[in-house]
Amino acid sequence: MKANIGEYDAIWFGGGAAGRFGAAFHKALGGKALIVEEHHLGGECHVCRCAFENFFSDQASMAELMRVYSGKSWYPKIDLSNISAAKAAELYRKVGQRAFADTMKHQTEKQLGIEVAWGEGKIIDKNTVEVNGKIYRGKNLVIGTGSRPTMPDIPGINLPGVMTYKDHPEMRSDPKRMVIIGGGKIGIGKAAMFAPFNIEVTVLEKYTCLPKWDRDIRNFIFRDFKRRGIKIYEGIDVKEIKGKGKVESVVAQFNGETMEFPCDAVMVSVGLTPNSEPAIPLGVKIGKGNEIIVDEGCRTNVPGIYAVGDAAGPPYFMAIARKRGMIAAKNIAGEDAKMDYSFVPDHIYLPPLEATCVGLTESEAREKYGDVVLIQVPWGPKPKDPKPEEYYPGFENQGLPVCGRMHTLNLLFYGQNRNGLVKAIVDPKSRKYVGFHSVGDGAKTAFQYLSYLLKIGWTVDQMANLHEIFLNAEHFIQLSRLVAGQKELKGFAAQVYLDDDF
Ligand code: COM
Repeated sequence: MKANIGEYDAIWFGGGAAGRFGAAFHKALGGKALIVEEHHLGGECHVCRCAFENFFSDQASMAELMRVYSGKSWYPKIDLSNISAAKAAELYRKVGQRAFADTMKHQTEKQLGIEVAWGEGKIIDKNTVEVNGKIYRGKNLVIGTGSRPTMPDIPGINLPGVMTYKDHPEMRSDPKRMVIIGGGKIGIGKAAMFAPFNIEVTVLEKYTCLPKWDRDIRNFIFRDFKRRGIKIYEGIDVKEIKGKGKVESVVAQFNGETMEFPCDAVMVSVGLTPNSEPAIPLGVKIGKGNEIIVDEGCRTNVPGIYAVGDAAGPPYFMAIARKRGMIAAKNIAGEDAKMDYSFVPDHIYLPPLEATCVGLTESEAREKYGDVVLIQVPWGPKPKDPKPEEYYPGFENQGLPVCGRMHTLNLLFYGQNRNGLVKAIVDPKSRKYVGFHSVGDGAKTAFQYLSYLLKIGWTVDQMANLHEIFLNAEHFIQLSRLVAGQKELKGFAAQVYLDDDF
């Protein structure tokens, strides 16, 4: 007979972002919460995702900035022949993974006083979980088992040298040539992270890279990638990964022809698959993408069973995972809380920059509102083949710096627009913003709040009343004030698309 370890209001099966935040919220509401976790609290975040990618993209930013600044202005020539992505990963493994795991444990168990059953959990039924031979009973069960990279079913997918975001911190040597399969935000971000480390990167995307992003942002990225030698193929169908004992090339069909891309590493980033398997024996409904189907309150079809985080399917985003935990906690506590998926921002690492967006793209906005107003810098024609450290008269619109750490980029490469862009889209009739977009550095903080302002129908007039701390990373307050005085709102920038120029 196994010991029965008490009765909980909810057992949070998985202590990742969703389970950890859910259990914390649940406890704060007065509930008795137990997290069951085998490895570490905080899920993949500090192992290989948000915390790791923040660190690694910062390393990549350093490398890229050293490269572009080397020998220019007062910067010395910098020898980058020995830089190493593997060394950067090693530092994270040695310090980051452990330090963040400690922090998560300390915060959860010590500071928040949440009980954790450490070990591999076995779900016996919807009210019973076994961990290390001990039985835990819960009135509710919350599944927060996360997701895993989707692996295409192609020959060679298991060859050594094929990795996913999960293996990125584990890299022990520096590849010379890498093929990235999948040009979504993970693939594009990884391309921008690896290229600064002297790795020749090629991205192969079956359909379109970043299809949901605003065209100006996509153009900026593609132009930047071209300058950096990162190759992108869209509409290419990967058929096979070849190699004797380890990866040697990727074979794909492109425009009816077979192409072979020699490489010594492959990063697969074609999507995520929810880890719904532990919930299947409980009779919960599973969707086509392997996700646990939930209602807006994170309830499954089985009363008393909830699913949160990536296990409940897209959008795969840290804030959504954590908020699903919070919503489930509220409902377990007797509220009727619902998830709100409107105006969820999105973000891509593009070291040394980053891209962030929320709301409608320009083309979506034009479709919905007609002639929208753009508040955008820089905007306008660029000088042809501009050289670093030179001023180009007659391109007035290029000079307004997008900020963060990019002042130097802006001035060393004036005319090349390497520093990014900002773009707010406004419906002139209601004077409300409908979308915000940025490539830059440091703007993502503002987007956390901008997403809420979009939701409440924020207008240019309200924005004009805020207090900017000039210079700032996204410029929206001061740029909006420049046009907000107009009775009939006219654009700050163009009302038509510029030609693609990459
Ligand atoms: C972040 C993980 S490292 S969590 O969302 O705080 O649990």
